[in-house]
Amino acid sequence: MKKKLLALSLSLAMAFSLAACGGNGGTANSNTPAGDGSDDGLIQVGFAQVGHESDWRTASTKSAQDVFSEENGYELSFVDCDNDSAVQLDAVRNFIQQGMDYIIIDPIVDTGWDAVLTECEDAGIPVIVIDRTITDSDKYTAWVGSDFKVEGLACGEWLKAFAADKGIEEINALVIEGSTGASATIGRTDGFKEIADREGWTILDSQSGDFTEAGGQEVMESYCQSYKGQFNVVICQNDNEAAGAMTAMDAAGVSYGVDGDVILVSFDANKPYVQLVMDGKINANFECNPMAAPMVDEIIKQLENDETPEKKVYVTESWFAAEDNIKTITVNGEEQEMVHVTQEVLDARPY
Ligand code: GYE
Repeated sequence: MKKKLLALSLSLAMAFSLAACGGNGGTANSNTPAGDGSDDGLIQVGFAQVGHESDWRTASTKSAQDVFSEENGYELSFVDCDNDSAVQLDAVRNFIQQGMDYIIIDPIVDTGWDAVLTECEDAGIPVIVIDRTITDSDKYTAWVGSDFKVEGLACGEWLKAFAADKGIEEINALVIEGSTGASATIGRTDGFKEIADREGWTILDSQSGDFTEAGGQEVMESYCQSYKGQFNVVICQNDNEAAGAMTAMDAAGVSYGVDGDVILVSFDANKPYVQLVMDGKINANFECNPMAAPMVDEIIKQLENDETPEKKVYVTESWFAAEDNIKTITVNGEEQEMVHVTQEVLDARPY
């Protein structure tokens, strides 16, 4: 970082003095410093992304690629870790070897990070964690993401209010969890379970669908065989799993959504799935905002200016419902709107 700024100012100074001396300005349009053909003045950022498992992930990757562009002064090294923790640790170690200015990690799992983060620290490379959290080390500069437990609590509080409004007395829920060990899974599971325990609901089963459509379908197929006629709520921890669960329920003749027997809930609220809320197929969808990259850009700018960024920054999120019977819910003492999805709401969705 500092190195780059110094290189850039040296090159600008050189260009300026050449121009001032009446040189032909051959270097005036280049910010490559003398003696180092490889240093183009761009800030080098390595991003170890989780993988490509979901629509949410695609939006997160696109956001990073848009923000960390050459136009914006960055050179991005992007690694899709394909949901493999060993690949992710290797990617980070390669970034250290390549002398990246900053390393961005979206941690596949929340533990096992201390050693590699210590290596980053020893190399003097700031690490910015996005989206999922790391729980066994604090050797990173900043984190930007969601409060997944709040998402799970919000889902539970909405379900409680919705069931009361509809006169549904018993909740028998099936949960399709996200990838095992991911903080997004842990938070959403814990938050929903906290409300379920408090309200005395039954969680018939809770298995991982790995945040994929195929995984959601497979788990729901087996749920339909094991629990047919016994469940009235399906909680999918992301939109792609909800898509798979719908396919499985369609095949098994189980009806869901506003006109069905089963209340279907999802997380992420990617635009096509907010559409499914508007269409009444998904009853409620709890947003997870994938746009961390612009905030990481801010953090990098602060670091470049020798300022100290906040250690934890939360992205803002909305909760969406197909019906307008529940206007607000309260989570951790904070009241938040349940957004009733209309065409106007849908059109305004950025991703
Ligand atoms: O909900 C899911 C994705 O980490 C919050 O990962 C993210 C989750 C997101 O695959 O769709």
